[in-house]
Amino acid sequence: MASDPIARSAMASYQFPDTFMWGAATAAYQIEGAIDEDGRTPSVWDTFTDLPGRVLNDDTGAIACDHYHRYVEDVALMARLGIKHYRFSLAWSRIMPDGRGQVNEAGIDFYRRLVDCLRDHGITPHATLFHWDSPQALEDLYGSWRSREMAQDFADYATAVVSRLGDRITHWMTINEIVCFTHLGYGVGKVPPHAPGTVVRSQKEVWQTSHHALLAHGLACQAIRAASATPCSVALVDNFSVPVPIAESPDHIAAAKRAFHTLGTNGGIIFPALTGAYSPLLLEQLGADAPDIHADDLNTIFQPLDALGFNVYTGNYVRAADNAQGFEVLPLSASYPRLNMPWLWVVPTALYWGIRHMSETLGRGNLPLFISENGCAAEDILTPAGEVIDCDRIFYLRQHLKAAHRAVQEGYPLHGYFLWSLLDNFEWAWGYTRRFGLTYIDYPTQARIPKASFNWYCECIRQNRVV
Ligand code: GCO
Repeated sequence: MASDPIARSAMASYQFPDTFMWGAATAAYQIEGAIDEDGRTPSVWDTFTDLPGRVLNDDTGAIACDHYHRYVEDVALMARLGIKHYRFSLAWSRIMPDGRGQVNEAGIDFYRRLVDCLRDHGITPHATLFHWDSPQALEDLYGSWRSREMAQDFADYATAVVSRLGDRITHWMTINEIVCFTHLGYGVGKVPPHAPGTVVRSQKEVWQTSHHALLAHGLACQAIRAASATPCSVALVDNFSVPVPIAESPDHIAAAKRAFHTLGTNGGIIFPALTGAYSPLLLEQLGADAPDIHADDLNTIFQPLDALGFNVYTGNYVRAADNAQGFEVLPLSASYPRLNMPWLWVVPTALYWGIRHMSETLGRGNLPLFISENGCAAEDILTPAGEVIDCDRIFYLRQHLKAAHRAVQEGYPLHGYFLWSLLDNFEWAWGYTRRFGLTYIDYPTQARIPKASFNWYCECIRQNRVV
């Protein structure tokens, strides 16, 4: 604790450094709509949403927030919010209708217009090259992520994008949340909730898809650096699972570090990406289900990065245990606070512990970090007066920003925060039934209605602290 009163009051008021980057995030399929305009071809999500019963209410991204046509209004909204950084993704099949080969310049033009508009408002674009919307053409050709070919095609797509937009975009993110379009997109013995929704035969085949995605990330890092005319920042975005010690005592902290290896898919995604090796503890657990790894793959995957984007929504409490693993993951009772998703337990310390694990468990303490997504779904109600008073979202966000502040205060390299999301949008298998936005979308009219949380976040940015 700081002993002098000024430092103490700076801590108590949760002031961030002047350089802290405040932002918001979105993704192409979730907001753009315009699925067959200007040469865009279907992605696996278009195909998936057309299958009855896969998405709640059979909702699709055909219109979504109509951002493709309303991006000027949406950028004005960002300016009003006060963010100086905006994270969005590019739709591969807008840019390469066949997934490979010919570039559709009309697709590039949309992103050029968007980025120019952002820059006119003093907002720095952070572009994610892939946020789950694989071109259907490559699914038809070779089963997309089931094939190693996908990695090279992704790198070629990265080259096509960066050679055209690298004069305007200098912050690149390769791939968003590998687990979600691989392990949730291909299932063994159960219907996968995410596109392409393919049931494969073995866990090994599932791990093979995430291995291919890691290769795609590695090759894309090289492609981006080679194609960029100016020095640029290259990041991976991951939602690794976060073991949070039930109490911050040495035994429970040690247990959380052990748990980090095998919780979720950590050992096979964030480990190879940031350390150049799958976690030995995971490999031991997988046995014959481990993916096939070619001789040079780990070198390709383990690229120098300028930053890591950390998407965090929840966490798992862990404690030390007298068992073979040395830890146990603790169950949460029905009365534990949760927002409007079955998995959205409110565990703000996960934001802090995720950052600390990067440093202490993975040994990557010098790698700059961004919270590339954090936010929550709430049961937002539009009042007759036309307001959405989402005190629950403000509560959630405030706790998470305090955890971010703690990380900064303790000297961890956290440089910025992108709130998920600017707008309510198409929430994958949940369709439009779940709202994560700071801005309410009235879908029938496409009206944008800033919620109470919008004004709250605006004030945090203005004062550069948690208010
Ligand atoms: C993600 C997802 C977002 C989701 C959000 C809420 O990257 O986690 O990409 O697309 O909408 O996480 O579930």
